[in-house]
This record gives sequence, structure tokens and C-alpha cells, in this order.
Amino acid sequence: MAKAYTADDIQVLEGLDAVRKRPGMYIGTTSQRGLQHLLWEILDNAVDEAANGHADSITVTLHPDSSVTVEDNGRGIPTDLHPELKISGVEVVFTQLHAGGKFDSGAYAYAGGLHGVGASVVNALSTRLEVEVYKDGQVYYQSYGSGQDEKGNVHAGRPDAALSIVGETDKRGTKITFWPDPTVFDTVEMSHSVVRRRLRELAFLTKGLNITLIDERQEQDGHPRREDFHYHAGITDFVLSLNKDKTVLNEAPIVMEGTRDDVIIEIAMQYTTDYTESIFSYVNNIPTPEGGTHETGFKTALTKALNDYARRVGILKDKDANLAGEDFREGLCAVINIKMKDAQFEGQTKTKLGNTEIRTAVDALVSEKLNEYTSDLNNAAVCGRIIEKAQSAAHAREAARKAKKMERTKSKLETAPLVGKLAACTGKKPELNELFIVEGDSAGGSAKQGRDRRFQGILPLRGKPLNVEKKRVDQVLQNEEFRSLITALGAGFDDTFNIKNLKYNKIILLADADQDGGHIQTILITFFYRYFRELILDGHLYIGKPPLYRIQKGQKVEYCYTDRDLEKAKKRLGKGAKINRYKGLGEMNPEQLWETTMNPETRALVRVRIEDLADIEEMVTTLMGENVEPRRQYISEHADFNRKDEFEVQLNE
Ligand code: 0RA
Repeated sequence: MAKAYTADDIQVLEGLDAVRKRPGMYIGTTSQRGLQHLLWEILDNAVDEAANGHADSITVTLHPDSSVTVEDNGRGIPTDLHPELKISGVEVVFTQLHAGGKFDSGAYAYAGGLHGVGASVVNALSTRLEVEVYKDGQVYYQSYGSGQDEKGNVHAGRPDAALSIVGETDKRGTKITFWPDPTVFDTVEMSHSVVRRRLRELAFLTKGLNITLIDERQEQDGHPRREDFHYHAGITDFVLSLNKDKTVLNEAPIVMEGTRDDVIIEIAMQYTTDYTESIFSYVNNIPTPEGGTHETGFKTALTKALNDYARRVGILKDKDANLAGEDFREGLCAVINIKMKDAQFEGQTKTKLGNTEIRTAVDALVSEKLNEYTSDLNNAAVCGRIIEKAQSAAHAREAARKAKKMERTKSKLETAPLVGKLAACTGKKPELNELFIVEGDSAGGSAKQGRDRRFQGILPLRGKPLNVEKKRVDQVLQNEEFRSLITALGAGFDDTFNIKNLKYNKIILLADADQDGGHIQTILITFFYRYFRELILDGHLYIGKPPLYRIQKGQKVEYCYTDRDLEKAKKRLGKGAKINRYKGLGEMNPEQLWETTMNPETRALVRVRIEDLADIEEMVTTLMGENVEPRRQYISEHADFNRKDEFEVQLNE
């Protein structure tokens, strides 16, 4: 990657005004997600610089005035003049669309595929942007703001002056600060938890990189809140962290690294005693929750290598059939990290890798490395445990099949009428329909009375649902609550699942805003995550937010959903306002429940996203797993996680 890069390399396409006319086309959305996207964009360049060995430190600072600074210690954006445009490389990068260098595959060998829209888009969507480049002992500086043309039209992102030298330094690198435009975005407040999650993920994916997050909006012991992310073992540390509260079969994750056909492949895996499979894959640092050719290549090679091993050592005899792929993935936790050129993303959410050549590349590497691993006698004990686990998975599967339990349960699921529980809606258009899954019979009763029956169905759940994390699929299917839920969804289960048959566009979890309610929500999210992941990926799962307070003064009544809401309402209504704190859904009568929580005009809904599967995984294992102490600790640390939208969810509506 020693190719020389000058301002010459940067292709010039169009101006920034187009971006402001149609921000959605460049960053997808102007919601908080779009806002975060600006930061991802700036971050990508710095991480690329680190991944290519030119930087080892990145600091992200969230300022109280909603601006964000990203500083790295890389080579610095090119400062020399572009021969045709006669402006500096820096100015080209921030003013010319598509001039990140990313579209010129010579410059950045492995640039991200999803956010690769360039720093100029960030500039276009900011009221102000400042850049400093530290290079060859000098500090270079340029700023951008709004300029007017001769007709008085305002154009954002125009340089205030040319790039100039403003001082001396012995630092190296680039520092960029931008102020997102509040007239473009619904909010200009970056979410601490979303930024933190992404920085941690990037640190895992880039071995050795130091990333620091400073949030000046929050104070901790008299200082701005600060956190460092540094993983010297990269994705191996990632796997260890995912499994930290689980019982493992191999203490040291199996690591497979190498380059095949210009594709850089890095995989770490570890088996646990769980029944579920957790594969987290990334392409050019972008999560691929829908999988794709890299995952397929990995799975194929894993199945073959482990079957070969089982035969080699005589665990499988000639007469025995091979073990199935899914048997070898029971309890498997793996992180797959691919760096490649020209990644093609497909699927519902464009998070599935499509390049066919990657399957063979990954298959080849994994086959070779696993054969090496299994041939090493030092690994015999681990290999034995893995095969034993797969055999037990196969037996369980076989037993279930023999008893025809699954088949029967499944057909029952599809045909059995629901007795009493579900109050279906009368409307027959799934795209308009909503299913509320409500904690408790009494709240369920209020919801049934308060709803708009034309498009809202109610399914009350009794008590705590079964914790699916500790059960195999046949036990889940024997559980009455889950059976009614699966039947209500109407889209089948497991291999008969077809999202096209889903009877409701929105599935809304409604639980009390207390610890118990949070636990119930987590169990239900886990259930969807394990068995209906597509439904979450496709954006159908929501959490309903009952208000926490009712505040009244005279005739004026307001409902508050957060403590901040309440503070604002108190100010608005002034002294003498009466405040009621809701403890549960059951305290509301049907009209109140409709008004505050169910009416699409006034309610607050949060969509459950799994952009970060690993994060859900962590929450799910911590809350649902076998070990009590980490769960107790997690709950006490995040006691109000179900209100703050911090972990599993991101505010959407
Ligand atoms: C291309 C070439 C050079 C540096 C960079 C890109 C670069 C871009 C960004 C954006 C944020 N941080 C960055 N760090 C580096 C090398 C130019 C040279 O060697 O003169």
C-alpha cells in the first residue's frame, strides 16, 4: 500500500448544494441515524489511516455545542495543490463531492462500502467545519461556513479562506471539527451510547488502535466523561468479551488469519456450552448481520474440517453419516472480519455480502487453518469436546425429529385456533396492522378496551415468559405463551417462516417501566432475536413507551415520558402542578392507555434495531445467562435501561 497519493488522485464530481437539496440520497435519513452517519464518515477516514499502518490513535470529542471533533495521528490529509483545480488537497476533500479518494481504489485499498460518501457530504450538512493538518512541522488550517453568491443565495460548505499555515508543531495527523446543521437534522445531539458502541466495535476490529471517547456534555468526577478503547488482540478480545460470562469449551479462541486472492481474512471463534449460534461478521468494518458469502464460506469449511477430523480420529465410523453444519454451530461464537475491494452489499437492509469469490477465499483459508488446528495434538482435548457437543446437538435434533414433535408442534402452530387470548384486529391489511404484546392480564384488558380494533390486535402475556436462552427449540415450542405468539404472527416458524405472511407490520412490546417489565421485554426481544431475526432486521419490532408521569394543573393535563420531559412540563405549567408517577400499565384506564401509549398520533415508540448484534448478544447473555452475579450487576448499573433506550434500542419515532 505504498502507492503515492496526491491531490491529483482525487476525482472531482459535483458541488455540495445537491447534497443539501437531497440529504437522504447521501446519508439515507435526516433522523439521528443520519446524524451519526456524519461522524461515521469522518471516522472511516481516520480508521483507514490506522488500518493501513499510518496511525495508532484516534480521539473523538463530543462538545456541548453539538459539534464533534475527530483527531488522528496519521499522515495528514494532503495539503499540496491540485494541479487542475488549483486548490489544496484538503479543500478538494471537503468541497468536491466523492472526493474522499475512496472512489479511486488505488488510494484507499480497502475503503468501507456503506458510508463511503466522502467528507464533503459532512461539510455540506454542517453549518461550520474546521480542519487542522499537522504535517512536516507545520499546522495547516482551513474553515468552512456559509457563503452567498451574487444573487444572495446561501451555499453551505464554502471555504472562508484558502488553506494556510498557522503555526508549528511536532505532531502528525488530522483534526476535524464539524457542527451538524440543525435545519437539516431532526436532532443534532449525538447519542453517547451509539457512538460508544461503534468506537468500541472499531477498536475491536482494528487491532492495536487506541480510540478515546471524550463526552464534554457529561461530567464524571469533575472531568468530561472519558473512555479508552484499545484491544491488543483485536477480534480475539471481541470473542472473549462476548463470552466473558459463559462456560467455554476452548479457553483460547481459535484464530485464523491470512490473505487469499487479495482478501484479508481474520476470524476468531470460541465454543460455549450454549445452544445458540452467534456469528458476527464485518466487511471493511461494516457489520453484515444478514450474512453472505463470507459466512457461507466459513460455515462450509467448518462443517467439512470438523467432520474430516471426526473421521480421522475414528469418532465417526464409515457407516456413520456426517454431522450437520448446524450441529457444529451449536454454542459457537465467531467473529469474521474481511477487508476487500469492491464489496457488493445485497439483501433487505443492504447488509449481506454478495461477492461470490469471497466464499471460496474464506473456505480455502478456514479449511487450511482448521486442518492445521485439528492436526495439532495439543488441541486434541478441545477438538474432542467440540465433536462431543456437536454429537449431542445431533442427538437432540434427531430425537426431536423421531418423535415428530417438531413437525406436529409446527403444524399445530399453523392451524390451532387461539382460544381467548388474542384479540385480533378486524382490518385485513397486514401493512396497516399492529400487534401489541402486553404484560399482564389487567393491562391486556385495558388495552383491549382502549385500542382501535380496526388495526390493533392485543395479545396479553401472563407472567414471565420462558427464558429461551436456556432452552432448545423443542422446549420453546412447548411453551403456551410462545405458541400463541407464533400463531398470532401467522408467518410460520423456523424453516417454515415466511416474512411475507406476517399478519402485522408493527409488533409492539408493552411492559411496565420497572425492572420486571424490563426483564420481560428482554426475554421477548431475545425470543425474536433467536427465532425471528429477520423480523427485527426488517424493522417490525417496537417497544411501546408508557408515560412515567402525569402532570396536571387545573384543566391542563400532560404526560411525560422521561425525567427531562417532566422538568420541561413543570416549567411550562408553573407552580402548583400535581404530579402522578405511573408505576405500571395497570394504573391507567383504557382511555388513558389509548391516549398515552397506543394512539399513533400521540404515542412514543422505539424501534428495536440490531445494527449491533454483538451488543444485543451481550445484553441477552448477561440478562438471560446462567451466571447470577453479572446479571445483578448489569441490572443495577442499567436499572432504567428500558426507559433510556440505551442498549438494545435506538430512538426512531
Ligand atoms: C490520502 C493520502 C494521505 C493521507 C490521507 C489520505 C489521510 C486522509 C485522512 C482523513 C482523515 N484523516 C486522514 N489521514 C490521512 C497521505 C498524504 C501524504 O503522504 O502526503
